[in-house]
Amino acid sequence: RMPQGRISFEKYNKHDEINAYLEQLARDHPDVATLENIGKSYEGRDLKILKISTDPSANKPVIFVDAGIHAREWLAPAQATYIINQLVEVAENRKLLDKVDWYVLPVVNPDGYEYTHSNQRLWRKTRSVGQRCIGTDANRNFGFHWGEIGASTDECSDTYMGKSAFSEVESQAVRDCIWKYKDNIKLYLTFHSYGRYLLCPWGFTSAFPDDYDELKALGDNVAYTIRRVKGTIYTVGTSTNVLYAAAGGSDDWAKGVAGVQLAYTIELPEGGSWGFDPPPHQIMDHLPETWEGCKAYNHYIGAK
Ligand code: ING
Ligand code: ZN
Repeated sequence: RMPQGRISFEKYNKHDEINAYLEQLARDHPDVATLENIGKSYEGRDLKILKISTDPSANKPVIFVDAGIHAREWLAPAQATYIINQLVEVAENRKLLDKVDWYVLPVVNPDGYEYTHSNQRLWRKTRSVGQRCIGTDANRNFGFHWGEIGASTDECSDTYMGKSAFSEVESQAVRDCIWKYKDNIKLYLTFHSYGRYLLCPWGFTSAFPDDYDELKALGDNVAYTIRRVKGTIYTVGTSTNVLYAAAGGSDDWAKGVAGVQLAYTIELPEGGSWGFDPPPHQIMDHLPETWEGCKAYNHYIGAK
């Protein structure tokens, strides 16, 4: 097993355990790890992003990672936490930071994430209280072609787009943080599950972005890197063309509005009874191969 520091990857950690781990890393490794509070969730949980940089004054290209926009997709926060663990606590990986900084927000939707631990395992949305039902799909709530396709106007639907674009404090926090650092962010990765896809914009249309060739080639390179580890096969393409059309996703907004050229939604592998729930002893079957893919992304951004 890989070195794990003070976090376990043999279980799914609660939101407060993940935040405590980030606090500890910022305390123990101030030379590379800085914590920034980017807001609070609807129910008041702290949204903390870990900034990983060996030289913050150098203005290196940034890889921005988030996970856990959807509550039930438990492998995603685990993957983001594992990326942090590898970058901060594994000495051989420090060289990855020579030319690149990483900013990682492991749980975008902690209210939903906690609700899936305590009440309803398959909850997807935020926990904001509406007129008739609870929750908005935060990945239908971003303000770019908002609500045009693949999103519901029904408050009670699992893909409810929200009462307005960025109605949710969680999508606002991601928006504001990406906006603040947009000049440096060269790659946006948002982790979901499941299905083994590397999805790029657009999700709102079947048309391809004008730089699709680069997005596809980089995605193919990452998919190949992952496949070499133990044979896991990812499908690469635009959300609309290889999965389904859905407007209001964070990757479309990052590229279409914030101008982050390279943006991917990564659908991690399936597991367990519902696909979202690989048993705890299988978590480590998945995290290291995706980390190899992250190293391929790191190499590309560092060489660009
Ligand atoms: N999948 C993504 C979703 O939000 C997606 C797929 C992302 C579609 C971006 C379109 C745009 O539905 C999961 N598992 O949530
Ligand atoms: Zn998702």
